[in-house]
Amino acid sequence: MCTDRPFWHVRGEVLDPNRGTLIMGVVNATPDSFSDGGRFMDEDKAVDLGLRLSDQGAHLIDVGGESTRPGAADVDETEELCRVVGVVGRLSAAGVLVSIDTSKPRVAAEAIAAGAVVVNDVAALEAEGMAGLCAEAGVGVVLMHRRGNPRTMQVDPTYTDVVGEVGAYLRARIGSVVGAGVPRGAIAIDPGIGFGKTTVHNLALLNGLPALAAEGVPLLVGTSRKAFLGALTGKPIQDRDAVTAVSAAICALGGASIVRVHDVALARDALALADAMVREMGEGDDDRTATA
Ligand code: PMM
Repeated sequence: MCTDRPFWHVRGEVLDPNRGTLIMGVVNATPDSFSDGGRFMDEDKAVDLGLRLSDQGAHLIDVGGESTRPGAADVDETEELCRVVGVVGRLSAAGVLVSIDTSKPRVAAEAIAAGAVVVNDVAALEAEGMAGLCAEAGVGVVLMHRRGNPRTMQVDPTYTDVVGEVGAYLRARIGSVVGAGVPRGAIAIDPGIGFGKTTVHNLALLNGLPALAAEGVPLLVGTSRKAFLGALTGKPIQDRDAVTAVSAAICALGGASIVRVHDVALARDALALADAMVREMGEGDDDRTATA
């Protein structure tokens, strides 16, 4: 169990997961995301949802305008900008810390100009110019592992050692992004649950979180409502928030610093227990050190 989680530096703010696992609430401004199914296309509704999740205890709100669910088509840059920039601006103006979920440098740049403090990139800042613009803006970044793209990623993904391979990729991306000028303290990594992984791969990654957390940068995990939870419970997407909350607690116990969830209130309850266990373990460690 991990009791000492690294700080995350995001555009002048220092987020401390040791005071409680950080919760990233999801606002999908897309007509075809994994789970929202277009209900939040309307900007006012997206902003209201972001404010509500923030009131429920989300530390960050992740705004995305491009669906990354298996089989999703690419979204045109202008369309993506149109979906997200207003939402990012209005949430930021209300004092909410906003992360922009995009792989496109122009969308990232305009979201940063509108106030975003984190760039959450399922392509781990691989696009030309993405790392440089994040370095210049001083934003936090999330480097996620994925295999292939949304159209191809679930076509027979294979690994010899999924935890080792995902860890090696993320380590290489940390090196490259630091080389482009992003401070190590601004970087979080994410194993990319469901992105080119079978249920067995996802379970191996959840069991392997302590190895990924040992990289020494904050570890973010996004299990929320994903297909493997449906496969395990037999539940449709709209009924997966309870098992998602359990998975958030499991992630925290495995050393995750940030969980990305749609139902913040439920995850917060689950994390109240997990975080108390993590704290108790830390105090136990101190006691043992003191008497050694
Ligand atoms: N999952 C989705 C979108 N963005 N970003 C990160 N860092 N990690 C994830 O696991 C992740 C992500 C897809 O889920 P959604 O369409 O339900 O938001």
